[in-house]
Amino acid sequence: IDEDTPPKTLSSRSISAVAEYILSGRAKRIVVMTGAGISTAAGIPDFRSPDTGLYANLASLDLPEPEAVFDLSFFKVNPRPFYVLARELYPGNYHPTVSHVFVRLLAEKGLLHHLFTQNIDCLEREAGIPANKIIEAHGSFASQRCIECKKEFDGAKMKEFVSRGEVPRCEEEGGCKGLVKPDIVFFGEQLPKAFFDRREMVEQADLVLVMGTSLQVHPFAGLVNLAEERVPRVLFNLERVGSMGSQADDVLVLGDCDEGVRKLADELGWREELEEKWRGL
Ligand code: CNA
Repeated sequence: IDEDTPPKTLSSRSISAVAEYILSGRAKRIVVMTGAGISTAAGIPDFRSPDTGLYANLASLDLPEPEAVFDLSFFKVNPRPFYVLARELYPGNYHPTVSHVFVRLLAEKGLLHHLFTQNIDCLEREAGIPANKIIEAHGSFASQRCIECKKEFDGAKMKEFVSRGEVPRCEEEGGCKGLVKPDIVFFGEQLPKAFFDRREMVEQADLVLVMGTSLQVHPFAGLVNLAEERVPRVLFNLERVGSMGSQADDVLVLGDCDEGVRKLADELGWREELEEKWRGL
């Protein structure tokens, strides 16, 4: 659609109209979808940004293609590149961003219906977003298991292995010795059942906020299309992605997502609260 098509739900396609919609009490079930772009300000590179993205920087790992680092059959033959990356991304090294804290604020105000994240860095939990409101669609570093016998592997030990840059192996009695992998969803692996169970929460949403994702990875990317057509969808991203912008109530906030979120917080009168919570973490 062209930019001039009048919106059906919002008074205009702008951040201030989104704030007005929230403050009017009509947005009670806000669904947030996030990707690597909300963590770049924390110092964690995304995948696909040219030059700074991880895929652009994996050359030294000698991979057939960058995606191989998250490919199970490649991992079975050569788990090292994944563990080089794991060392870099491992939770504990980074601090949640303003965007993470904004989602927590939505939860505290009783407005967050659900958060669907593709990130594996656990910064949502660290920001204080309630665990029962989060779907980590691609898993996380929070737990790990043997890829052969599926036995869970101790978290403290895992941390030691990762920090030494070593590959952990199963210590099951009787000597399984299978490779241990964090519960991160690799290419070709099934997403957690909860992801599919809770997709209906997007259908129930009265506002969808999409932040820092290229919307290139399916089935996650398809979530944005589950919202009803009259439901406003707001994109906070460096670039326009997926179907965002194609509906009459879509609002594009292009640029750094923390900056966009701060603008929305300004319009909502929540800015001070947001900064205070962020500083207090
Ligand atoms: P992606 O494909 O790398 O896309 C990131 C998107 O964010 C791009 O469209 C960028 O333009 C945009 N972006 C980057 N920085 C900013 C910023 N400061 N403000 C606004 N937008 C920004 O990443 P996706 O998440 O879409 O891809 C899915 C993969 C990436 C998932 O499977 C993740 O597990 C995986 N990943 C996760 C992390 C993490 O956990 N932090 C890091 C890198 C990759």
